[in-house]
Amino acid sequence: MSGSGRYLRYIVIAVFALAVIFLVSSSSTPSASGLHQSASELLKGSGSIWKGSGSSTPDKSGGTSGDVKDSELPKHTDSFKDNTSPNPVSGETRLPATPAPGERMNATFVTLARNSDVWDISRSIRQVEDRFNRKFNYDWVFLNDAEFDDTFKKVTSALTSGKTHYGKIGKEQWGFPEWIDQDKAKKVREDMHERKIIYGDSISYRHMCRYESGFFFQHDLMKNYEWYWRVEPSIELFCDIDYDPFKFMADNKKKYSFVLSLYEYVETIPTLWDSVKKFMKTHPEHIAEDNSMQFLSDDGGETYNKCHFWSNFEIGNLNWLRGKAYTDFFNQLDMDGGFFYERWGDAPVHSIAAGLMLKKDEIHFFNDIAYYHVPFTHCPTGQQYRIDKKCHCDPKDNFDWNGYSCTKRFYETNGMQLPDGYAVEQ
Ligand SMILES: Nc1nc2c(ncn2[C@@H]2O[C@H](COP(=O)(O)OP(=O)(O)O)[C@@H](O)[C@H]2O)c(=O)[nH]1
Ligand SMILES: *[C@@H]1O[C@H](CO)[C@@H](O)[C@H](O)[C@H]1NC(C)=O
Ligand SMILES: [Mg+2]
Repeated sequence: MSGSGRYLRYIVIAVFALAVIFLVSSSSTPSASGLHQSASELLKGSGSIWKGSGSSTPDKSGGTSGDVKDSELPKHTDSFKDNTSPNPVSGETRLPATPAPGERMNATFVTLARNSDVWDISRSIRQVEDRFNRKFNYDWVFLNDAEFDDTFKKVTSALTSGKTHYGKIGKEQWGFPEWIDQDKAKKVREDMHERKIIYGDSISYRHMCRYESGFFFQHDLMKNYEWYWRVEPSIELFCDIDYDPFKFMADNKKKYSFVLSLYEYVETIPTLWDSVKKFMKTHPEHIAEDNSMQFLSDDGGETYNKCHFWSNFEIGNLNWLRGKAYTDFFNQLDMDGGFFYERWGDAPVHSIAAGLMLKKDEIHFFNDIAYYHVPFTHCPTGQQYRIDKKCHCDPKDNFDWNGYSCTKRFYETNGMQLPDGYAVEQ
C-alpha cells in the first residue's frame, strides 16, 4: 500500500514538473501551438503571474497571441499583431510600434517651453506618442527664449520617437519692439494686476503671446516644415489617433484646425477688433470671399463676439502663416501695440486671421481628437466612436455644447450637421 502511495506521489510530482516546464517554455515561444495552448488553458484566470515584470498592459492585448480565439481579441490589435518582436508587451515600454504604412508629411510637432516645464511637457509627449506618434514618428521642435538645459534635452528626446530639435529664440522676437512706449506698457500691467486679470501683470506672457502670434513659424528650425502640430505642457489626449491628421489636412485642403473654442476675456482685447477692422480696410485683397465672419461676429463684422479657437492645440499649415496675407495681418496688429498695451492672446489673433483670410472649409474641427488643457476637455460626441478609439475621457466633461463654447456656432457657420450623439450628450 505504502509503495503504491509513493508511486502516486512520484507521478504527481512528475506531472507538476512537466506543467512547469510547459509554462516556462511557452512564455518564450508564443508560437509553439499545441503545448502553448494547454499551458495557457491552465493559466486562465491567473494572468497577473503570467505577464511577468515590466508589463503594465492588460494581458488581453497581447503577449500570448495564439492562445485566445480571434473573437475574444479586442478588435484593434494591429500594433501587436504586426509587431515583429516575439513578445511586444513584455519590454520596458510599449512605445516602439510598427510604423503605420504610407507616406509621411513634411510636418513636425512644435512646443514652446521653459526648462522648468520639462516634467509637464514630458506628460504631454508621452500621451502624444502613445496615442499617435509612436506609429508615425514625426519630428519635434522645441523652442525657448533661453538655452535648453541637458536635462530638458535628455528627457524629452528619450520620450519622442521622431527626431528632436532644440532652438533658441532671438532677442528681436522676444522683447519690446522699439515703437512700444515702455512706460505706457508698465502702467497697463499695473492696472491689469489691480483688476486681477489673468497674466495681466506678466511681461513674459506677453512676449509668449506675441511670439506664438507672429514668429514661431519663422524660426530656422521650422522653416524645414510645411505642417505643425502645437503641443503645450500638461495636456492630455484621450483617444487613439490611428490615422495621420497632417495627411488629412493636406488631402482635404485644410489650413488650420482646432478642438476647443470659447469666448475670450474682453478685458484682454478691448481694441483688437478696431485693429482688425483697420486691416480689413487697408487690405481687402486678403479677405477671403467665403470667410467665417459669421463665426466671429454677430453683426456682420461691426463688433467681435470674442469667439476663438483655443490655440494651445493647433494643427496647421506653416506656409499659410508665412504668406503675405498673414504677415500683413500680424504686422498691422504688432504696430498697433496691443500685445503690450493690452494683453492680446495668440488664440484670438490666429482665430481671427483664419476666420477672415481662409475659406470656411479650410478650417477643420477635429471632433475625433480628444483633448484636455486646463480647465477644458474636448471628449468626442458619440459613444460608439469613444469605444472604438479606446477613449478614456468622461463624456460629461465635454465642453463643446456648453454655453461658453463657440463650437456649435462653428457647426452653424459651416452648415454642418451636429454629430451623432449630440441629442443625448449636449
Ligand atoms: N520659453 C518660454 N516658454 C513659455 C514662457 N511662458 C509660457 N511659455 C510656453 O508657452 C505656452 C503657453 O504658456 P502657458 O503657461 O501654458 O499659458 P496658458 O496655457 O495660456 O495658461 C506653453 O507651451 C509654455 O510652456 C516663457 O516665458 N518662456
Ligand atoms: C518641407 O517644407 C518646407 C517649407 O515649405 C520646404 O522648404 C522643404 O523643402 C520641404 N521639405 C521636403 C522634404 O519636402
Ligand atoms: Mg498652457
